[in-house]
This record gives sequence, structure tokens and C-alpha cells, in this order.
Amino acid sequence: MKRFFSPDQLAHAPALELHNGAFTPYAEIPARAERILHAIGGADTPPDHGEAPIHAVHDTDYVRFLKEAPAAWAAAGRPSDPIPYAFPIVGRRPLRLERIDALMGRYAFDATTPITPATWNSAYGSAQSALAATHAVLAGERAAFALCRPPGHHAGADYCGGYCHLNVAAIAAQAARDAGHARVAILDIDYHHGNGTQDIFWERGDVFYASVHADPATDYPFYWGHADEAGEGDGTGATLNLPLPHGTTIDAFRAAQAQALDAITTFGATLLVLSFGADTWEGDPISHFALRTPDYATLARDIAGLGLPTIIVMEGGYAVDALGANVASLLSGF
Ligand code: SP5
Ligand code: ZN
Repeated sequence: MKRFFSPDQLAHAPALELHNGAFTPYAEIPARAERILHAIGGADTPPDHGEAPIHAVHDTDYVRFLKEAPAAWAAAGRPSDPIPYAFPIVGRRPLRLERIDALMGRYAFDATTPITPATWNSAYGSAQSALAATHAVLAGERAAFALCRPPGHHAGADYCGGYCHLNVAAIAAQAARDAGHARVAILDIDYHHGNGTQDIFWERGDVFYASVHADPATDYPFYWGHADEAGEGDGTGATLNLPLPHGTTIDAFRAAQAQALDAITTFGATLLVLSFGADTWEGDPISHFALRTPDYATLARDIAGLGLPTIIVMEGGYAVDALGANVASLLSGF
């Protein structure tokens, strides 16, 4: 299987994140990518498809913010990585976005996602890896793997959060739409709900979003991913949320995924984007499911059974010692 990764993706390395009221070491570290690369025998550097496919998903002012925020933060005299700490209440009043502090909260939904001077280049490289995998599949590959990090599924059209800045799954799906696939599906099997992906396609009937994830009643991102969220407008029925409880093992996870696969078949997708997180693994330090390493091959075989050309993008997974084996297991199932 073709695999893509840009060395630029290693530079984004925030020191700390705000977690449960204290600063702790950032969990989404460059070593994640290094361990995956080692396990899968390396990857090709993606060609440069430019910014246009990013702007097809993300707002221009948000992209400008990602590039400019670190310098504005430094100019305000702050020695730390830029971390938002004040957030607007939605719809309260017109926003005056003059200070960097106001901008930080406007373009983020949480305080766990620092934007360092290296972040834009790394997120751009992550998007280029997703686009390279997309073009490989559009050119006839059965499946291709984009080793995306930073990951993407928590990022919306105009916001970051959850270690995500550019929504690589959405960028891949949109690129496939623009290349002529009329109906595209995104299957998200990261432990967390992909709120950004859901928001981006919420009112669209041409891109189906299905997610199997930890119940937002107990887990991040809390405000999205409940079973009754199904899309609106043209997108009514084109979002499917399958929340599961702590302790979920392969049998229940596989059954929920089968429900998602059935819905994708009914929808009539001609191409699939898989948002893959290995944070469903039993030893993940920030999650509470109990999948085992061989289970990822099982899930992948079920997904491959759809018979759709498939772009696999990497999302979460924080048990660094097991991450390579878990990704290799998933890829082996294809
Ligand atoms: C892509 C993805 O899996 N994002 C997950 C974001 C989850 N953020 C909320 C939980 C943060 C836990 N941070 C633990 C830090 C340990 N030092
Ligand atoms: Zn996750």
C-alpha cells in the first residue's frame, strides 16, 4: 500500500497542554509518527498540491490566523506556546478581534491545542500527505495511507482543537468530490467523536459522516457526537453517530462499525475516507476502550469488504510503544 508522510510534520512539538486544570506534557508528540514510520517501513514524501484544497474546506481568515498567531503571541511578549484561554459565547455579540488573546479563543474550541511557530508547516504537510493518498486512490490504488500528524478530525472550517488544526479527512473527502466522486463517505473510528468533520459536512447531503466513538456524555469533545445528531438541511440523515460506553471491546465495536458500513452502502458512496485513531487500544493513556492489536486487522477487513477505494488518514493514538504495531495491524487487514 502507498504511504505518505512529510518530514515537515515532525516540527510541530508543543511542550505542554492544559489538561484537567493543570499543564501536562503534550500527548500528540512527534515520536508518534516516528514509531509508525518505523513499523510500516517508511513512507514517501508527498508532492505539493498547494493551498487550494485546504481553502476548499477551511475559511481564509482561519488559515491566516494559523500562520500569523504565533508571531502575534510573541509580539505580545508571551514566552510560552500560544494557548487560548478566553472563549466567546456563541451569538452573544459581534466580535471585536483586535488582541491576539481574543483571536485565540475565537478560532479554538478548547485550550489543549497550542499553535507554535512550526504548527502551520506541520499541519500543511499533514494535509499534503492526505492529498497524496487521495490522488493515489483517484489514480486507481485500492487504498492508500496518509500518516497524518497533527491529526485533523476535531478541526472545523474555522476552528482548531483536540490537537487538530487542518481537517485532513475533510480535505481528502472534498478533493475526491472535486475530482468527480458524487457521493463520498467518511468513517471515523478514532476513540473521540470527530466534531470538526461532522460540523464541516453537517448541512451537506453529498458527504456522509459516520462515527463510532466514546459517548460524549462521559468523554471529550462533550458537545458533539450524541446518537440523535443526524445532520440538518440537505445533510439530514447524512450524519450517523454511534456512541459506546467505557470498556468497549471488539465485539461491540465491530457491531457498531457494521451498522456504519451498512449506512455507507445505503448512502451509495463511491469512495471512502477512513479516519483511523488507535486510541481505542486497551492501553491508551487518555482513553477507555479495550481493543487489542489484532482487532485492528479485523476492523480493516470488514471495512475493505465494502469494496470502495479507501483513503486512510491517521488521527489519534497515544500509547506510543504500541502505536506502530496497531497501525501495522490495521494496514495488514486491507
Ligand atoms: C485526535 C485526537 O485523538 N484528539 C484527542 C484530543 C483529546 N483531548 C482531551 C483529552 C486530553 C488528554 N490529555 C492528556 C495529556 C497527558 N499529559
Ligand atoms: Zn482521538
